[in-house]
Amino acid sequence: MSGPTVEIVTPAHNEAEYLERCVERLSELAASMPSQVRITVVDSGSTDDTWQVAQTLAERYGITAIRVDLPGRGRAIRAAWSASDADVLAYTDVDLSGDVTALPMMVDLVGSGAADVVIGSRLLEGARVRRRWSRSVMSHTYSQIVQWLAAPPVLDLQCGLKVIDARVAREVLHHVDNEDWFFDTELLLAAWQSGHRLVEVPLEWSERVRTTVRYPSTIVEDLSGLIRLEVQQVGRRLTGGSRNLRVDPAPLGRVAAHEAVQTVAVALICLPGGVGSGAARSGPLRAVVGGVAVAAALRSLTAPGRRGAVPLGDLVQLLAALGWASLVRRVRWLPVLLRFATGSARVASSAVWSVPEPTGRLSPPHPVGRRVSTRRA
Ligand SMILES: Nc1nc2c(ncn2[C@@H]2O[C@H](COP(=O)(O)OP(=O)(O)O)[C@@H](O)[C@H]2O)c(=O)[nH]1
Ligand SMILES: [Mg+2]
Repeated sequence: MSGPTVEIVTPAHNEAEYLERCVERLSELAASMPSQVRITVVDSGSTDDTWQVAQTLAERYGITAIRVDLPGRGRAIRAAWSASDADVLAYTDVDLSGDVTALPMMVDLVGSGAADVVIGSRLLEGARVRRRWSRSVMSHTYSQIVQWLAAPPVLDLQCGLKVIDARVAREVLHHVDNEDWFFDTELLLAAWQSGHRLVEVPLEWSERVRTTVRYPSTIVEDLSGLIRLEVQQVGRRLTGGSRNLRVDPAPLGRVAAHEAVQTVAVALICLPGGVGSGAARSGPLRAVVGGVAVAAALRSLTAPGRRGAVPLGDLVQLLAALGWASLVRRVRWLPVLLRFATGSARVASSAVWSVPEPTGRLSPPHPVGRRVSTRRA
């Protein structure tokens, strides 16, 4: 055996029907790889026979089966990765919608040092995708929103096939709060903001009709997760950063169109004398849009890399924000302005916050239930 040791994790929730096919396929793949490869199934929240099947498969195929008491796909992946001592960590969905023949190449990219995280993609040119149109629309829309907000160098943050350098996982998992579907997005953004290299590779993707995703709650979870990260990002910029994540500027070109639309909308709605300013009922709307404008202006103006070359749009947004502050009578605009000015000065004096060194193995953050392990030698 040569090369890094690899751990392929597959989270399983009510997957009794599909699990054996998955483990069989992954075992074949593992046998064809030059590295020592372990396979781990993590069951949680299942109400069918998934755990019994996982235990049987652990005996038959020499894999590891873990049961986590609380549900959540992210929690399951976190538990298995945290307990692993492999050099390279991966995960795949049980249904193997993503073509796992790409895994050896993805592992090589990490093993050779060419990438810290490799992301299978359904949205990159070259991907061959069979999916319901509704899921495709949701994926593209989500990807676009993340691009607007953070502009990471990755389009498909939610794909169920990823590989990561174990040292990077240990460092970055500390920064990931979500335990379910938003876990992937948070992991990738944290890895990127900590200065690690993300490489996206096009995949062949054939979607299983059955899904464990509950759309309304997952959409709410994803959007509220993005808002939480945005608020944290602004907070880090204004206070000097509490989580040691580097704050990267969004590339100007990629957000230009978004900013143009946002600026015009804000100027039309918020500036004194703008749309609806004479109407008695427009106050709440103007206040909400103005609040968003304050956040956007602060975020934009305090971004490292923007200082000294502040685009016109940002200045208009700030003017709009001040106009909003003067509209909402009880809010004085002076404290807002002062906070912004002191925050900017602090950010200016420390453009990039330090990135911590990996601190060794993580202990599992959540209780891991029974563990059946007959590991492949
Ligand atoms: N352990 C665990 N796995 C989960 C949970 N929810 C979803 N999964 C797994 O996450 C993977 C992706 O789910 P899937 O239904 O295929 O999502 P889709 O491909 O986006 O429709 C599958 O392997 C599921 O079994 C959970 O609460 N716990
Ligand atoms: Mg699936």
